[in-house]
Amino acid sequence: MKLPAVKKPDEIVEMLFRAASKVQAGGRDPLSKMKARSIRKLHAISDRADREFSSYVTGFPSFEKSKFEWEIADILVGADRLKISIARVHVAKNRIVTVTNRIAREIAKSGTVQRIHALRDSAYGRVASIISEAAPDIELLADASVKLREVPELQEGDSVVIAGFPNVGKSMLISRLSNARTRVEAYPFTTTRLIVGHRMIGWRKVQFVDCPGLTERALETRNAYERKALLAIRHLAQLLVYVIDPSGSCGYGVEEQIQLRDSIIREFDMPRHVTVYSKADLKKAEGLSVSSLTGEGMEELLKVVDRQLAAFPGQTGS
Ligand SMILES: Nc1nc2c(ncn2[C@@H]2O[C@H](COP(=O)(O)OP(=O)(O)OP(=O)(O)O)[C@@H](O)[C@H]2O)c(=O)[nH]1
Ligand SMILES: [Mg+2]
Repeated sequence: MKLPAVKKPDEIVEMLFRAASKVQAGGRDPLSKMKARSIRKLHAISDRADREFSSYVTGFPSFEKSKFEWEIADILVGADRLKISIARVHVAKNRIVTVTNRIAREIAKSGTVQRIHALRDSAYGRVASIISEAAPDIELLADASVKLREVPELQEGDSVVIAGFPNVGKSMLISRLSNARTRVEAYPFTTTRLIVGHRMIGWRKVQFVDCPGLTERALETRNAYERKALLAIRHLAQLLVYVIDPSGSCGYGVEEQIQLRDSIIREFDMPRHVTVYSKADLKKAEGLSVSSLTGEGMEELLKVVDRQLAAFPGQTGS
């Protein structure tokens, strides 16, 4: 997900005052020169604050449009808190613009250098205090923009979600099937976020999504990793490729893997799914059996994926 780089509140104050310090202006006499310069300084602060905060407010995705983005934001940072902070930063920006404009108008009417100085200082003080009041919200946006960066850019169209128990070989499979680069390790819970890879199957550009592993309690416990996987299945999968490791090397039995598959299919009303048995080089199972190590069964799997996607053209997740 592309997101704005959110500065620290102190850096923002510094940046605004720096913008003000660069302003120059002429005038007929010292008083009008001072007035013109002070007004321009306040406008510089207002413009810079407007630009900076607007980029934060508009830089986050419009979560109303995509249930997937809303829910993943909810897992990673808390969607309601994020929405409130975006709104508060928007309000802070408006307050800065209003206050600087009002004080600039007062400066325009003032008759002494001292009065202009006092007004200008009060404007600076107000701006600094508005930003300091909004600091927790600005910091929340900064944190969210870092955390949400793990969310992959997704394309519309043919999406295949690869899910299954931990350690069954999902990541090695997606690396075989697509250009995705993802960590493969001999222990469970290696993958902690959604990973996307692409591949052409004939004329079809297919997006594969690798998920964190799911366990038999996935539908109840809902830890963050499992929630991400379930979210991908719910919102992104035109086709679910459910990986079962029949070799036992993942540490889970085949029965429990099948049980979870069946509950996911029931829970998510997933008519389009393919069960793939992994690690065929260790143990060959009945059904679609593949090895990411040797490449065995990959052509067959791609054919099945293509057939399944072709049978349901134009379907997209919500
Ligand atoms: N022999 C053999 N080992 C495999 C195969 N595919 C995966 N493995 C091994 O199984 C282990 C787990 O592989 P991963 O691809 O990381 O499994 P995962 O399902 O993504 O695991 P999590 O991300 O933890 O859920 C690694 O040690 C892999 O080398 C295969 O086809 N044959
Ligand atoms: Mg993995």
